[in-house]
Amino acid sequence: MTKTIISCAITGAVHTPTMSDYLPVHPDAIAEQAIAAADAGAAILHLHARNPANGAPSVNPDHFELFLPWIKQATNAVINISTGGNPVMTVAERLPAALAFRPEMCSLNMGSMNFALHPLAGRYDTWKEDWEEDYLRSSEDNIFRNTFADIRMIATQLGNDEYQVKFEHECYDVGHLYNLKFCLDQGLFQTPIFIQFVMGILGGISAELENLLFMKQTADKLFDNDYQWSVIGAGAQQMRMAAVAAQIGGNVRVGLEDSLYIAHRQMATSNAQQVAKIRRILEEQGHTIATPDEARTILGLKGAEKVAF
Ligand code: KMH
Ligand code: ZN
Repeated sequence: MTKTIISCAITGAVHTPTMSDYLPVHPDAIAEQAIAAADAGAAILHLHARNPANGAPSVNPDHFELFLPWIKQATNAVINISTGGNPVMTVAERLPAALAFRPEMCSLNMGSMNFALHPLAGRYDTWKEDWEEDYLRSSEDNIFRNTFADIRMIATQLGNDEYQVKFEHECYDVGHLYNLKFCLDQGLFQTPIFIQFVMGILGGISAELENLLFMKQTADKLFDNDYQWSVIGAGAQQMRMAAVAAQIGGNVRVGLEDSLYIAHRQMATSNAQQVAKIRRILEEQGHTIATPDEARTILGLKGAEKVAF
């Protein structure tokens, strides 16, 4: 029987400090929550950095350096460094940390889109940090740029024989699956590929069961069942989408990057709490959770000894 891989996305670039006291933005908190999430059952830790001074999303390798070695030393989890950075950055700006640390995995966003966060700004009257409101509101007029040339650049710089980075292909809509198929046919990636169906971001497909089935059917057709997949249900749909995905052969991603909640209108107090909850649900459903080494085998990863941190 196949094992189910739990990924946990610890902090991301969508949520801001005002939205939750539990969102880790300081490097010590990112490390502590990441280690606890791994202990709770996450095989893969999807990581962004934050500026320690104000909690703003950061792509500065110096900010990753403050937590990466600590996490690696304390866990066997697969480290996945985001190349998404934040939606207002160019791809060239987003790459230095991945190039510097050569992790086993990196995210790779499979198309340009309106990655819209501005509705979140309307929920708050006061802010902890002065950058937050403008950061969210400006996304109304922003394009999260991931052109075919951008995708090729990331694939060739990180996916080559020297770096051997495997990608979490973030697909926010059905068209992104076709983009991935095109790139695969061009020889940019090696199988097995790992697709993350990202559902519920404004600008992408919504987190509904019919859409999940359509994404999966499309991927089955395009990739001939020769792929691994996982799902993100952004926001309130996180646990429901994960539970359903596992029932039809998928892996799951949770974490405060994707949802700040643990139940209806109840804030999650940590990433580990979300990992423990989905683990409980999956085990109740009869699934077995993959260890990090089992995830490495399933996804064909190079191994933790080959990273540069
Ligand atoms: N925040 C997620 C919706 C990335 O890091 O490359 C998408 C994401 C992007 O994880
Ligand atoms: Zn991310």
